[in-house]
Amino acid sequence: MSTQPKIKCITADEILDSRGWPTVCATVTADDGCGAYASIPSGASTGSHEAHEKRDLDLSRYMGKGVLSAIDSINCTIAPKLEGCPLNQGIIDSRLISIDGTENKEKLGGNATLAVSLACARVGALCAGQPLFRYLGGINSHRMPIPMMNILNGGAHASNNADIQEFMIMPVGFSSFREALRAGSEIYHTLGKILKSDGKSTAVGDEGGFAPDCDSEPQILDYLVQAITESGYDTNRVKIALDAAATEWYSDGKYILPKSGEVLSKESLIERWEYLCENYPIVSIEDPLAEDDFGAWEMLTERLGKKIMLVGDDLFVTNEKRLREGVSRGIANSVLIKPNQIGTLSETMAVMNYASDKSYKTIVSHRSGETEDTAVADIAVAMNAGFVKFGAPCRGERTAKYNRLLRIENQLGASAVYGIV
Ligand code: 2PG
Ligand code: MG
Repeated sequence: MSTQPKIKCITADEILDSRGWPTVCATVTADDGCGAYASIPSGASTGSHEAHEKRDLDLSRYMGKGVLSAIDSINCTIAPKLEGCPLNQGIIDSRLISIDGTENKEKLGGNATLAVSLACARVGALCAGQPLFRYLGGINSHRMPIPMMNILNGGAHASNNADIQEFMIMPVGFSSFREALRAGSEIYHTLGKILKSDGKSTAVGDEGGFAPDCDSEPQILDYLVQAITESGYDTNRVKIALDAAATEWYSDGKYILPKSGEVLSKESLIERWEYLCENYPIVSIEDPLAEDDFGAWEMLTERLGKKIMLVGDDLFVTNEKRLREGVSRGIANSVLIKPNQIGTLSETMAVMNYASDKSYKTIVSHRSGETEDTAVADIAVAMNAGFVKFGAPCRGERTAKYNRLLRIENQLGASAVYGIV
């Protein structure tokens, strides 16, 4: 006879994220005594098609950013309807979707639904006596992702003058995640030394990368290449990736770079990406164009789609419908995966499966406002995602996720495979 544990109790708390703003933490206990919690990150450069992030808008608390209304969604609406439900992720997530009943988790808030969804997965894993990645992925989960480490921050994540939001290094030429992370950390520290000796600031942005004022994008890219080589590596083993977050730049058919004030047509922006890719070891650009600028995405994919990863973040918002549309138009070739853009774990896993079916690469990602929660690391390994993007190898909310991957790699032992083969 089956003895699948059931949800006994769900509660929620308002806690703080890494930027010091409120966010949601849900705690779930099962009738067999297991209990776990999950907390939810928050973006700064958010796509307009993301799941609704419920905030109170009560200006007398946290400048309107309180999440007591999302906590209420959990305590008053979700808990009474899920308590007693078997700890089966598919059933739990489809109940969350139907209790909400809207396209974009408008009613409950994606921050409320995802907190419950992830906490239930954790309790399910505990009850099953398995690590989360194994519980979610089964026996085939063994691939350790390549980290995309944002070592120089700009855009909405820093108050420097860089328009591009993220300058990342990708240690691709290594035989284990542990060695790749070590290279990333060494390069990060070398970059810090180089910036300091050049009289630049070594204060960090929201994702732990340095955030100095620089003369130009090529100057930043030269610093990255210098940091790679001065650390004893080369650009065959360590590549560069960018996240432009260009939705932030878009206005009325043009791209207005908010810090430099430059105004670019879509054609000239595409030419700029081509120029940078020809001159630097760039293998991936995320959101090089705005979320709904489909014609420009078609043009860019035509020109660069066979050479580098073109990653849709605001473009796809971890939403299978948006990704299906993208696939049918032949735009981009990779998808960023942020569970809080869609609001449940099952929908996140479904979009990853669809992406793999269509040969789109998947990158599991943190948000700029994070917590110490490490579920994204387990999701990446569970789904054999090729890549993760967890920020710099610096600041606890970022290193918690890289450190979780180190522990998973240890647990996998000889069955772990690093990177794309
Ligand atoms: C992004 C993310 C994470 P935010 O644009 O990819 O790096 O930023 O969480 O601010 O949307
Ligand atoms: Mg992005």
